[in-house]
Amino acid sequence: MRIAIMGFPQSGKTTVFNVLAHAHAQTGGFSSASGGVNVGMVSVPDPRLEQLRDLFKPKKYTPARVEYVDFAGALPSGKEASSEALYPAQLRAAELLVCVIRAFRDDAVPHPFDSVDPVRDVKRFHEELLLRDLQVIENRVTRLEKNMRVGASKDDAAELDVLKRCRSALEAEQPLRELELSADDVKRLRGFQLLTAKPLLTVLNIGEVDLPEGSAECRKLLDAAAAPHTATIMVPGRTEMDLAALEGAEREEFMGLLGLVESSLDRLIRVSYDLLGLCAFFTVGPDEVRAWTIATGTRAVDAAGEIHSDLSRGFIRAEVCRWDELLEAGAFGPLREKGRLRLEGKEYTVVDGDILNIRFSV
Ligand SMILES: Nc1nc2c(ncn2[C@@H]2O[C@H](COP(=O)(O)OP(=O)(O)OP(=O)(O)O)[C@@H](O)[C@H]2O)c(=O)[nH]1
Ligand SMILES: [Mg+2]
Repeated sequence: MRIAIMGFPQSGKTTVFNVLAHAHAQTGGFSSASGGVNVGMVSVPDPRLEQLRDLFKPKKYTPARVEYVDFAGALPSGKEASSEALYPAQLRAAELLVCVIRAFRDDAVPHPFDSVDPVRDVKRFHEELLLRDLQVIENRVTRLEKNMRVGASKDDAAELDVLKRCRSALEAEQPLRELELSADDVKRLRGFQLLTAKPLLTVLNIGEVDLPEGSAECRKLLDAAAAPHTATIMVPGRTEMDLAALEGAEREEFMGLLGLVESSLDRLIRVSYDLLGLCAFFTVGPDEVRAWTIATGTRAVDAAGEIHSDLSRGFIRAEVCRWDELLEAGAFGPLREKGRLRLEGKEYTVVDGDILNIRFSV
């Protein structure tokens, strides 16, 4: 899974990326000038899995992982020669967009619009995404219309139809993620990897002085009803960076002073999961305790295929239990005696937090 971190210049994207990825990429000084991109793999923090690790003490511990890509600041339209450079393939291939909006005040850090105004920036960023999709669609519509003058295929006509519907939506400032499209239309659009069709997580990068509940402007953005497939959270980027350098009691004391109950980066990762409609099941044993990422609603036989194609091909049954019941029982034996270890077939819908043991034969 790939998540793109984007936003206007100097909003704190790389700062957030560094905390997420435990990286030390250079911050400040307009990385957009160099077009730099940072890539990092991030383990998904999951207290359930950590407790299972403590129970099994396995040789190997494998949490779920997510790829974050940190892009250089996107300049607003009209302030740049070409938007193509800021619409790179890597960005288009991302499954989720994380938009970092500057909400911290610091005279030492310049702002592309010369003032800190998160409400304005959120609006402008939405407009940027709409514009970029509109460009892509316009180009394709023009080409298709040319083709159709020569001779229309049925496919071209269907594609043109859905593209025009998208165009009308975008012109009315409606992002494509809000459109209700048939599965065929979704397929027709997939190749364009349109930005407003992706789920969007807005991250308000707040300053330490605004902790814990954020400024009035941030509250306004947080309280606004969430549009479909979007979410807004606050992250104190610089503060999280300082926190990352601390451990144990010291870290907890600092968090207490600031009124923080959990790391906002953990929340960022969790909300990302929710927006993507993902959940996790676990496999456990003395060799490995591991989390597997699946789409919500995945069948047991497909979940088995995530582990290995043989497990899906030769699937017989899945032994299933709940992570917390296993933890409480301490081992599979007592759980089986209590009848809490179920045998499920191929069609069983895996639930977030299930522990699976696949019986198969090939
Ligand atoms: N005071 C304060 N400064 C911050 C905060 N977050 C980031 N900064 C500073 O803002 C500057 C820009 O941060 P970056 O993380 O490099 O921003 P960016 O969005 O990656 O910038 P570009 O990649 O150039 O667009 C750096 O000097 C950071 O130290 C914050 O929460 N508070
Ligand atoms: Mg940066």
